[in-house]
Amino acid sequence: MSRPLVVIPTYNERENLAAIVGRVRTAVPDASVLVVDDASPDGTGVLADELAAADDAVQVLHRAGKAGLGAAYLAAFDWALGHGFDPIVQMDADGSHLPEQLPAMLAALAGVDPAGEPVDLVIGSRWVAGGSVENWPKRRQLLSRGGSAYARWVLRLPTRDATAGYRAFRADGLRRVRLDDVHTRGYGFQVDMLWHAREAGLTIAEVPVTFVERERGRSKMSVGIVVEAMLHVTGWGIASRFRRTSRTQPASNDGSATRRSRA
Ligand SMILES: Nc1nc2c(ncn2[C@@H]2O[C@H](COP(=O)(O)OP(=O)(O)O)[C@@H](O)[C@H]2O)c(=O)[nH]1
Ligand SMILES: [Mg+2]
Repeated sequence: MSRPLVVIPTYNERENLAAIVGRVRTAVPDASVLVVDDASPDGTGVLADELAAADDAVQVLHRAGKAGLGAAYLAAFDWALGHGFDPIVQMDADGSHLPEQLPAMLAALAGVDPAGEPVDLVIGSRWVAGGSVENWPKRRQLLSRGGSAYARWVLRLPTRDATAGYRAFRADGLRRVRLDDVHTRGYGFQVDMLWHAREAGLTIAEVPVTFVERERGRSKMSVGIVVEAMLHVTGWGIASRFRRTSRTQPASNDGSATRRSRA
């Protein structure tokens, strides 16, 4: 793990981009930055090119149009693995994820979990001891906590914060995830990725972070996006239980394998 890359997806983040890139470069000087811009109408992509021209450690992936956060990340992961970066970090452009907390996440990623397993994925978590949110209306906090709890329960996810967008992967771990099976392009992408990371057997750790709601620009979240994510989670939960049952049944005709898989 010697070539960290911080991936920052952008859609209309012109007011936020320069500050966040600068803060990343200061907080983790050996980290490169990849801005993934979906042809933002506000000119974020042009600004990203200017930042890249001024700093060799900054690069830009331009995409043809708004295709969702998930699509941007999947393209970025492909690029990052192909270019030999390790670890690979995901961070929002709007200042919600503090670059100053990245060293703690990278330290956790270099360590082992309580069972002595090397950590493959670190989640910057709002909902563990020491984590918090600032300037979030109660309604949005409830939505996030509720969404996390629901996804945890339905998909049996191992983390308190299942929707967090601040994450760091070891390249090795990310390579093991079946990215071709991750189909969610919108908000549910974070849950979809976490689920596939767990399915791939990645060791996952949570590090408390302070999530600060954006001051500038607009969130791309909407009620429709949340409802879509909830429906997806429910569908995956049902599908995975069905798959697990049918996968284990032929192994034994007394049903013991099925019971084991549910234990
Ligand atoms: N490239 C790209 N980035 C996106 C897209 N949608 C959102 N983003 C970025 O993803 C990050 C999180 O989005 P945001 O609107 O802040 O969501 P919220 O934090 O859940 O309210 C920000 O950096 C956005 O600019 C998209 O379709 N394409
Ligand atoms: Mg945001």
